[in-house]
Amino acid sequence: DNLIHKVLLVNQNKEGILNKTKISDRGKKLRKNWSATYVVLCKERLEFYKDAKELTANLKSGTKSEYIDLHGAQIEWTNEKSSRKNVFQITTESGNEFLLQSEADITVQEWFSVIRNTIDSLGTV
Ligand code: I3P
Repeated sequence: DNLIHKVLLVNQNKEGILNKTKISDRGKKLRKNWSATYVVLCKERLEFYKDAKELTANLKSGTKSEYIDLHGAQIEWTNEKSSRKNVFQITTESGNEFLLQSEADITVQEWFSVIRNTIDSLGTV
C-alpha cells in the first residue's frame, strides 16, 4: 500500500503558488527576498515561474525556466530560518538553499510529501 502510494505521488506533476526565497547560493548566504512563485514539479525538477501565464508563454516560446534539480537534494521542515509558519527548506546537491512556504497548512504538507517522495525515488535510481 505504502509503495503504491509512493509511486502515485512520484508520478504526479504538481503545480501551484508557494512563497519562495533563496537563502544560499552554493554555500554563500543571500539576503532573503520572499516572493509568490508559481511552482511546478515536473519529473526530477522543481520549476519556478512568476505565474501560470509565464509557464504557458515559456512552453510556447521554448524559453528555459528557472529550476532546481532534485537529484541529491535534501528537504526538511524548519522553524528557525523564518518567522513564518509552514516553512520547509530544500538544499540542492550544489549547495543552494531555498525556503518554501504557504499559509495553507494542507498545501504545504502536500508539497513537502510529493517533493520528498520524488527526492527519495531519485536517490534509489
Ligand atoms: C527581512 C524580511 C524577511 C524576514 C527577514 C528580514 O528584512 O523582513 O521577510 O524573513 O528575517 O531580515 P528585509 O526586508 O529588511 O530584508 P521572514 O519573513 O522569513 O521572517 P530574518 O533576518 O530573520 O531572516
